[in-house]
Amino acid sequence: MNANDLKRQAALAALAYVEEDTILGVGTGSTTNCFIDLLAEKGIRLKACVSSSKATEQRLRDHGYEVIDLNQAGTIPLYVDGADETDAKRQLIKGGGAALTREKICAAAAQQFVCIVDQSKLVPQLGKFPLPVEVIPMARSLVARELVKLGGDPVYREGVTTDNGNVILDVWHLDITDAKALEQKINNLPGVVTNGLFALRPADRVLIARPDRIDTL
Ligand code: ABF
Repeated sequence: MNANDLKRQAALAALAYVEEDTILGVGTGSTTNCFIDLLAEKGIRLKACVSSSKATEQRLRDHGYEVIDLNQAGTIPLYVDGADETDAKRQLIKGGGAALTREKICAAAAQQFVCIVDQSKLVPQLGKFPLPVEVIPMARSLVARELVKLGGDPVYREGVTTDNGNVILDVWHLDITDAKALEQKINNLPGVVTNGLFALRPADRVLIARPDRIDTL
């Protein structure tokens, strides 16, 4: 089973959480793309979707799903999304696809957040994957200097503008022993829109695809 097969297996497992004719929050990335395609393949009817990115919105519409603004939707019963890393406590690093801010908003609005990953994403401690931080463009250098003070090595993700018109710093070598405290600390830096730690609001379930089974955290 290759990585793509595992992503599809994780996506397939998430279908069990979807109730027809409700509003579904949908994340971003290749695992979530498998999930979107499976929704359509299985003919699952939805009232509407709320999307975490323009790319996902397009894919959902291409499959014939209605996409509405979160302001129209209110609380979302279920949000399904991937991650770049998860630990055993369901704390995540997200944002490799640059959609972290809208993803965090969707997770905050969701009654249940189900995260779908292949086994490579489960780590003993978060932080091998560089932590994405979305930053207002004029604050890029200021925020980078502050991130160095926190022990990180920020790298400007060149050529990337988020759906919100901002830039991304990918921060290497952070010590993420206390993910909640670090999430708060980085979010408090002026110029930071949000960071890719999902610890204050972790996933409610993480579905991990392995070649022979799905593990649920
Ligand atoms: C999004 O997609 C993320 O926040 C994360 O960056 C990424 C995971 O991508 P993939 O499913 O392609 O590995 O959910």
